[in-house]
Amino acid sequence: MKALVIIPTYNEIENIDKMIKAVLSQDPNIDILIIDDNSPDGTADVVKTVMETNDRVKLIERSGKLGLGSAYVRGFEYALANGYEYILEMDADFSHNPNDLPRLLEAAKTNDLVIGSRYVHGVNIINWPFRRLLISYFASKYVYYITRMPIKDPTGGFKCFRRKVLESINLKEILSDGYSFQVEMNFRTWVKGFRIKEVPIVFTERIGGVSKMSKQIVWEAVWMVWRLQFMKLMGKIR
Ligand SMILES: Nc1nc2c(ncn2[C@@H]2O[C@H](COP(=O)(O)OP(=O)(O)O)[C@@H](O)[C@H]2O)c(=O)[nH]1
Ligand SMILES: [Mg+2]
Repeated sequence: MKALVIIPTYNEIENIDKMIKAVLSQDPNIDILIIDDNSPDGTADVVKTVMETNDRVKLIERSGKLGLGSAYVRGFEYALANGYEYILEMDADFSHNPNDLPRLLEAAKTNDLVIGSRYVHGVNIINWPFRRLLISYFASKYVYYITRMPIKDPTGGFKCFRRKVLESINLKEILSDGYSFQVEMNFRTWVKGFRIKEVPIVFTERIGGVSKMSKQIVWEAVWMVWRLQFMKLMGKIR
């Protein structure tokens, strides 16, 4: 059945060509959709060149850096409109290993949301500064203590949704844009009672290009967890 790997990009010219090829080689049923926010380095031009000889590659260009959350929402809408059954999220920078895609897809046959998880057994992250590792690890604990959502890696961005999950969530209501986008999607999926499975992955810090993570994105997540939990208690998320 048809699968779409959605990859948001902002200045990923060092990675994007290799990434597209690595993803497509995993499985003939996989298509790839790049959501590029008018990267100044010309990432979209590289994608267009690949598209000339490969119709499994799709591109949506947005006018400027509008954030990860709205990029994924745009990609989800595209996936639903075009009949995809398995809808995957992935970064462009090889932090998520394309060789893990078949395992995610396999698990998604019997689950509604599959999360590639860094924290199934201990911590599986390579080359992150200790500070960043601590923030991420304790963020996952923090999410659990506030929401009691049984997910070990709630902020991870390597995952696979079944179509019915995205159909049941009102994508226009999504509040978050940064890391909390991942938490919010998991939370809304979990509250609806869908089957969620974590499969272990190893996350490797990027070699090419630079991270776009910012303090603002971290703070958004800190507050958003409370907001989501409060909305659930008020019956606004159900
Ligand atoms: N379209 C789009 N992509 C983004 C934006 N911010 C980050 N990305 C992409 O999202 C993925 C993860 O971002 P990254 O900077 O690696 O974050 P980190 O892994 O948390 O350090 C990469 O593929 C980025 O190019 C954005 O505002 N718009
Ligand atoms: Mg990254």
